[in-house]
Amino acid sequence: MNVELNVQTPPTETALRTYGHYIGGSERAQGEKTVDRNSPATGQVVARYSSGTTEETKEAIKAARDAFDEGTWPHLSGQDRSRVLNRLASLMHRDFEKLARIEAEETGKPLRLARGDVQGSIGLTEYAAALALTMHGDVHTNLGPGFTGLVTREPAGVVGMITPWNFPLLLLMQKLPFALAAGCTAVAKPAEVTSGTTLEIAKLATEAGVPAGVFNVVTGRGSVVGQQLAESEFVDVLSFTGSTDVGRRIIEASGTNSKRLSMELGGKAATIVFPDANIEEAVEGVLFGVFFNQGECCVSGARLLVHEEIADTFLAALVERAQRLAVGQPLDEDSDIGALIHADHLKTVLDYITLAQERGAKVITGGKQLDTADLRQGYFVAPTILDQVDPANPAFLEEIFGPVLTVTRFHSTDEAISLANAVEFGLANTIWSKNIDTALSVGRALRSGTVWINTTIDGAPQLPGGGVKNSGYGREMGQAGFDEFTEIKTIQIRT
Ligand code: TAP
Repeated sequence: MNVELNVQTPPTETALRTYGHYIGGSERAQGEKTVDRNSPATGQVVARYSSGTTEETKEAIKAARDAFDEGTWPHLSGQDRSRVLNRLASLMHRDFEKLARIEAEETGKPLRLARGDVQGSIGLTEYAAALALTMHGDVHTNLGPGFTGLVTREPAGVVGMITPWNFPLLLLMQKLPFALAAGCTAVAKPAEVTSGTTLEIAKLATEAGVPAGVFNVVTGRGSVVGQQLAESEFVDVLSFTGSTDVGRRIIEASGTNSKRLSMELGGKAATIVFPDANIEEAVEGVLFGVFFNQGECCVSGARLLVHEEIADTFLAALVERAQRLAVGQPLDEDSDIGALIHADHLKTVLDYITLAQERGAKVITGGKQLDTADLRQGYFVAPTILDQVDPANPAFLEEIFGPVLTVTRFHSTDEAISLANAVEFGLANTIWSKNIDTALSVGRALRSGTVWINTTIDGAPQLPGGGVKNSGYGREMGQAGFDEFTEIKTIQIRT
């Protein structure tokens, strides 16, 4: 198959996109019940989706089940699956700007960031294509005379994928290509308001040669579609990314059957800045860590822990830089920070800022919704820094998921570690220090699935990510992420 690699230029005007579910290799007509997505930046309706029913979800699960139990995909050679995944990556290259544009319009994030999400998703697909080639088992020949043991890796079955609204494409692609590489089939349920890129990927997967029924998408409400995926006895693995609260509901709903769960839940990362850090780099790192994607990021470095000795000068530099960030329309190439996802979330973020102040915090920059003529129709919040946040403040303990940085000073390394670990979450933390002893010993003591040293919100397809404590369990990406979609079978032979 030839893949057209010319990058396509999307229309400059926003047009309403309408979609049906994607089941059994084709798009369904839109049902009677639909969901409109209003741009969080302008209020304009940008997409209309079907609101899926339990019956439609069951149909999609059946399509995936049939494709797994009776279809060719799980039995193809790794090389054949790898070729299909590489074609999918090429098609994503071809539709690069279209995918980025949909993502920016639906989430409210700057187009520049959305392009990064598409680039990252292509990288994940290419890496998963390589894993399809290397999937293998072990042979044991030291079991005693006449005995041989084979430990094989097989596709785990039908995978349910439930994703949130902050990185709709990237978080899907932390799951889908890995599951497909392993030989699994899947049903995805994207967040209700940001389903566009997931449906576009379903079409591209078919174009790339993924057989009918191997990848299905049902859009609509979590409490209907997601709940059915969690309850269904025909789903073997449920891979969930979202809040800790919904994660708990899914664990409960899955309780009646023994499906494997991979839970990527909430976070409240700390960024620890030691006096021996490269201060200029640390300022940029802290800013990026907290304001990237409007702070709507599970690994957002939302808590700054800064050594008392450098705190005042560090904060002065931070505030000066934060005030130069451009909050603006997602499609404006100069925007650094876009709109929050919806009105309810805007209220949650603003309420946290108010509550934090009532509990003693001081706003040193930002702290309010932006009300200029060009931003008034959307949910834009100024980059906010709260100083003097003590560890009992809800802003320190709870996930705000917005452009809000809390600042807490520390006096000793032990105090920094204890403050960083003093939350229920354990997804990621960041350390800025030029002293390798400090950086490594603190890194070892932090209770989180990822620790970044002198870099932040970084990563590569080879590196697994995931949480400890109430940030969940299971890993995505890397070999460990791939293994989540495989089952081990032991075959013992006596000859
Ligand atoms: P949630 O409200 O938890 O929603 C996540 C997904 O679950 C959505 O598709 C949602 O559908 C669905 N859902 C809701 N109720 C459900 C139910 N009863 N059964 C099954 N599915 C259900 O999260 P969100 O607000 O979209 O995203 C923000 C959260 O995600 C934050 O806590 C953030 O930390 C977390 N997150 C974690 C990670 C990682 S890697 N750990 C990455 C990104 C985000 P609807 O469309 O109906 O809401």
